[in-house]
Parts: sequence; structure tokens; C-alpha cells
Amino acid sequence: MLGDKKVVFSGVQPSGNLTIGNYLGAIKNFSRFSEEYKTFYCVVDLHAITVRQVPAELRRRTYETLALYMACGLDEQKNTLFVQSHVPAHAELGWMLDCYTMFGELSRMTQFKDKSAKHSENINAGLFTYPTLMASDILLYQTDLVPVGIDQKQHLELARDIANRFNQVYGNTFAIPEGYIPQDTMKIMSLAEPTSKMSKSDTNQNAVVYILDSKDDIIRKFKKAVTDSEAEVRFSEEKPGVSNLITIYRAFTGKTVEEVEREFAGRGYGDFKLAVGEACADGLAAVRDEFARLMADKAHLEAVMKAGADEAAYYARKTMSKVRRKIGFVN
Ligand code: AQP
Repeated sequence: MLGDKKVVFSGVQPSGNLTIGNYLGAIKNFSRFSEEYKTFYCVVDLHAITVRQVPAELRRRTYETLALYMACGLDEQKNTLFVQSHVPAHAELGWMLDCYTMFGELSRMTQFKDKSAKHSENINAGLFTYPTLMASDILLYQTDLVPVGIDQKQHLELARDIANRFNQVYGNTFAIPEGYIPQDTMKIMSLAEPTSKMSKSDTNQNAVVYILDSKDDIIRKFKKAVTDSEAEVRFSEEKPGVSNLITIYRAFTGKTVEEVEREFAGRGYGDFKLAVGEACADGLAAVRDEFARLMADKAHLEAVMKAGADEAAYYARKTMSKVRRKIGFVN
């Protein structure tokens, strides 16, 4: 809690062009909290450097991610929008929490295992301690609720464990955060390999639909999406490709599974894929237009970042002074 409001925190890494997985699993849900909660939405650039980034691209994507937050409906007057590296308390608390996190706990994180396999030439210590920095992001603002996709559930549970451990040693210091994981869209799958998560760092461009893809590209990618040999639009675990397309179609049209199955009964996959592509492209058109408008005014984006960082730093300072005192650092 901050004052009389519960707190929401979430972040997205500027580590690539954002996908409809990032959009449906996370960003699209952010604005629903703006009125009732105190909301902090962060571009987590410190997390992004756990994987090697091209400096100019990292800088550009940091602006773009902020602009996408705003284009997806986050009003800077109602939400604290900022860049993680602009508030040094994230890294500072991250180090302290490293000392309250066990090596064994970090070793069990599936994202660490996946990313070390994917980036075997650069298994750095930051990749290993990533979840502690994420715990710091969340705990710094006394967060109650964290809207994320299901892939972040394990990290979130670790953040809760770290907070509980610290609170047990020093008395109540951190709020214990809960996840907000949207049931229908918690994991959007790759279009080329529908048993794997759609990921912004996937090198197969046809596997991933980016929020900023053109309508033609979106339709082309859905046309190529992997399905199965049955030609039946039905939601089932045995049909991961078709089920993933149904999930995406539902997210953009608001229809139920039964409605979608009825709509495409007796029709081939060609019709279905085209309809999914069109619904997705049309659903994102307003975001794309607003994004282009926002990116044309860099000075405004910089003003938003600066105001957001000032406000975030104000609340972060409060938590940090409590933490320092409890640990025993001289003030
Ligand atoms: N496919 C997905 N379905 C649902 N939610 C997803 N998220 C990511 N992919 C999907 C959610 O988006 C938020 C931001 O993710 P992130 O930037 O922290 O990185 P990530 O989870 O590692 O996402 P990517 O796209 O897979 O990035 P890379 O390729 O850089 O590792 C999170 O809430 C996440 O759950």
C-alpha cells in the first residue's frame, strides 16, 4: 500500500521488438489498474543487459517501449512511467537482496536454464541473479499486485519468498506481492512452434507477431501459422497450433471458445487464419497510429521519463531508508 491505495508494478525489457505475447499477456492489462491503484510501469533496461545488446538499439527500444506503454492506453498523468536505470535504488536493493537469496533457489529458475542454453557464450552472473533484481523492482514500491504472463510466475514466487525471509529477520519491511496472471492469454505461443512461448528474441520472424508489424505482415504470418492436418477449428490440448490461434482471435474479438468454434465449423483453416490475422491487425491499428505520433515527439517522451523517475525515486527512497536502518547501515 502507498497511502490509501494498493500498488501495482510491472515491467517489460527493451530487449527486442515487443510481441503480441507481451501485449496480450502483460501490457494490455496494465491500464485496467490506473484508476484504483497506484501504478508503476517500468522499462526494465537493467534486465535487458543480461543478454548482449547493441547500444544504439537498446536506447531506441527504451524510447519505443515507453511509447508503446502510452500507445496501449497508459496515461502518464495516472501512471508512473519510468526507466529502471534512472532510479539507482533498483540496483542498490538488488545487491542487498542478493544476500538474502540462496544459490540453490536461483539455480532452480527455469528462465536461467533456458537462457543459459540459448546464450551459452555469455552465461553471466547477471543472468543468474536476474530474479533478485526483479524482486527488488517489485519490493521497492511495496507492491501488492504484479500483472505478468505465466512465464514470470516462478520469479514472482521467489520475490515473495525473499520478502518473507527479510520480514522474518527484520520485522515487517516489504509488502508481499501477488501475481495477476490473465487466465486466457497468460501464454501466447510461437506461430511456427506452437508448443514454445512466443518470444521477442526468437530469430524466426514468422514465429512472432510484433505489435508494430504492418497489417500485411500480420496477415502473412498468420497465413503461415503451423496448425495440424485435421481442418477442424477446435480448442484442445492436442491441437496446440489451432488452440493458440483461437486464443489470439478471442483476445481481439471478445468471443468465447464456443462462439469461435461455431463460427468456423465446416470451414477450412485458410478462412480461419485470415480472420485471426485481420482481427489482430485491426485490433492493433490504433496502437500503431498512436505509437507513431508519440515517437515523433522525443522531447515529450523524455519529459515523461524524467517525471516518472522523480516520482518513483521518491517512493523508492522511503523503502530504502527503512531497509538500510533495519540491516544496520549507518545513516
Ligand atoms: N508469449 C507470451 N505470452 C504471454 N505473456 C508473455 N510475456 C512475454 N511473452 C509472453 C509477458 O510479457 C511481459 C514482459 O516480458 P519481458 O520483457 O520481461 O521478457 P520475457 O518474459 O522474457 O519476454 P520475451 O518476449 O520472451 O523476451 P525475451 O525474448 O527477451 O526473453 C512479462 O510479464 C511476460 O510474462
